[in-house]
Amino acid sequence: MKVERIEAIPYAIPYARPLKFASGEVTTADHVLIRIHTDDGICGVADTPPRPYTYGETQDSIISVVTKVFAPQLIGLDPLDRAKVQQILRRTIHNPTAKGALDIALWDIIGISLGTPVHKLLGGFTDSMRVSHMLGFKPASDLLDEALCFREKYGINTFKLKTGRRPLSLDVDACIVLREGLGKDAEIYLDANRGWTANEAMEVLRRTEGLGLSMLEEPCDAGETLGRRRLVEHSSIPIVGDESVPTLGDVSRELLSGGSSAICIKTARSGFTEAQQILGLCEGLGVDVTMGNQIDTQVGSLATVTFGAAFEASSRRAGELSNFLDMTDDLLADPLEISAGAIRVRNVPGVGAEIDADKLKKFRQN
Ligand code: MUC
Ligand code: MG
Repeated sequence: MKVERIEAIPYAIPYARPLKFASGEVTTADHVLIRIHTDDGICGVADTPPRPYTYGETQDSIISVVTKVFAPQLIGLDPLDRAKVQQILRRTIHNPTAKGALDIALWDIIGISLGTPVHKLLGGFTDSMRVSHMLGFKPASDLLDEALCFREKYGINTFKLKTGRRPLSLDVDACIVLREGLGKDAEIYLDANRGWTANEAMEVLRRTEGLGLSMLEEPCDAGETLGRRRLVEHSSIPIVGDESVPTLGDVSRELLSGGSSAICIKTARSGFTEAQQILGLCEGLGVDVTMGNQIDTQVGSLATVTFGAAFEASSRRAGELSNFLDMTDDLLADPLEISAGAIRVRNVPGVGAEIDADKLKKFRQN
């Protein structure tokens, strides 16, 4: 089996409810669908979300690097030769979501060719993941209304609150309102997307003590090395590295320098191969992981649940799997369902992301 052709298809689907956070805002899913075709007629699929404010990638840059840099090197390769593929991808720096999608599409091909679901090939630990819902910037009462609605409708009881605003009281008050409104059993954690300084984050931790928050993600820029180390040393909850740790090397650096005490894994930027290496590193070091969301479509969220459910350590915590609910539509032919607070993997060969041809025709941009 050999890679014959690689497509990078730009498309745009508007959001019904845009998501706003400290580093940016998403109003349209202007993503790139990756399709890899083999000489024996198999097609592997994955999604790339460009996040210029996080990784510097744009829709155009993803198409360009996939078609001009990676495709010429991957065409002719056997998708099963995963180490060769990794060597090719890593030879070019950055471009994490372009690489992540190529890796996932190749795993999809491997699963289809073996007639096996990819979650089983990876590890097969369980068949579903609990869902965590991400709450963007909004007035505190609207945040509580949204969280209560998601609990009522989908059974979700884990919420990640986007923070990093100034004055700090905006976020501190939101935490108080959410805890009072959701009760003590709801899990609430924060993600500041580098919106604060380390000292501001320290103050937020002080002012929210006693609210039972479970984690604080990317409080300040990881480049504030000593500040991050001080936070990790003084915090009673894990300080999670997210955009500071797209690669295995970044994870080692952040953990060893003391800048993070837990790691967010995102399949959108690490694919399945590097995500598995990151997971192994974290398990070996006794560091918790969360399965994060790159503001993914259903195609991307299915990849996350496929990986997350495959291992005990990645399925322990609720995964961020619900952002697609804010989009007006999606490309997945058979929509994902959140029921009793969880999403199930697909027990079909591959990842199971069958694309609706009419929807792709409607939303594609070329
Ligand atoms: C997250 O966890 O940070 C927001 C920006 C981005 O790149 O990912 C999201 C979610
Ligand atoms: Mg984050």
